Amino acid sequence: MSFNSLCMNNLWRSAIRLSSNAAVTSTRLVAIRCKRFGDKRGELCQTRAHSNNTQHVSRKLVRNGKEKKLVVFIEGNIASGKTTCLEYFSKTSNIEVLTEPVSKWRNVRGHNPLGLMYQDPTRWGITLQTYVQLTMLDRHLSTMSAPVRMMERSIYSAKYIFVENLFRSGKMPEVDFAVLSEWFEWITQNIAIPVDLIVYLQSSPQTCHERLKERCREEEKIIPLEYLEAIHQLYEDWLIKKTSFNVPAPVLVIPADDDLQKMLHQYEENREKILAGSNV
Ligand code: TTP
Ligand code: MG
Repeated sequence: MSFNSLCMNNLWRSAIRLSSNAAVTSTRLVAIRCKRFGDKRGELCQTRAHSNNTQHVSRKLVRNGKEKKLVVFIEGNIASGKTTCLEYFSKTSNIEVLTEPVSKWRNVRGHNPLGLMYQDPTRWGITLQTYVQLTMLDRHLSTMSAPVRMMERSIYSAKYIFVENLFRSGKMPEVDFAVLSEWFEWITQNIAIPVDLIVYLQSSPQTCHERLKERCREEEKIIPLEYLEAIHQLYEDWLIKKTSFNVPAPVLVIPADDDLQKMLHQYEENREKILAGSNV
């Protein structure tokens, strides 16, 4: 079999598994990389795939061309203010904001995997995290409708922070962790997940705990301070010390312990950097 047909075969198999919707499949198809053949050959595959459906423009091809788009992840502990930050920037034209699909995690066909996970993490951790991974991937691959996309969290933090925490704290069985890790590795090795900048809202676990109590999300009432401390430590190791996992983009740190007014001021002060995709 020639290289091109082998490559196209692999692309189609992957794409068909990802989506049963024909139009969406075409769009996503072009975002899938043939990593095993190296970048140059991957580009060739994408160009071929793209020519099958010209009304859809590949993110990767757009990113390489004149209309380069910018993708920013907003990261931080639970209740660090990610949604507030996104809502602030959503008022700017030319920025598209994707908040986290928490409502889906609280209601999938009448079930609440988020609530179940907090009640019994050992039993339901894998259920929630599998669904989080799917919904995050769906967000990453959705077609961009503005030159700048700001997105709450990412498939990376779901794995590097939450799955890792469940496993390290002994609440996720080794086999569940292994299966989730296999899925995660397959996804990140075979699918291009665009990101240009990570904004890390760096807050103390104590501040997050106070905010959690104030907002009173039913499922989160049982979250102890120690849980937020563990999440904080994993974030610090990943994005500040850079000692745990791959960091897929430069990191811009914004201190996030202040009250709302001061935080809005901080966001404004960092606007230019964020829109330039720069951490300096
Ligand atoms: P967060 O992603 O922290 O969202 P938030 O809206 O609470 O944060 P902010 O106030 O900064 O906007 O988490 C939402 C809930 O989902 C929270 O209870 C933690 C949980 N969660 C997991 O259990 N596993 C995951 O992989 C992720 C991403 C979240
Ligand atoms: Mg939020």
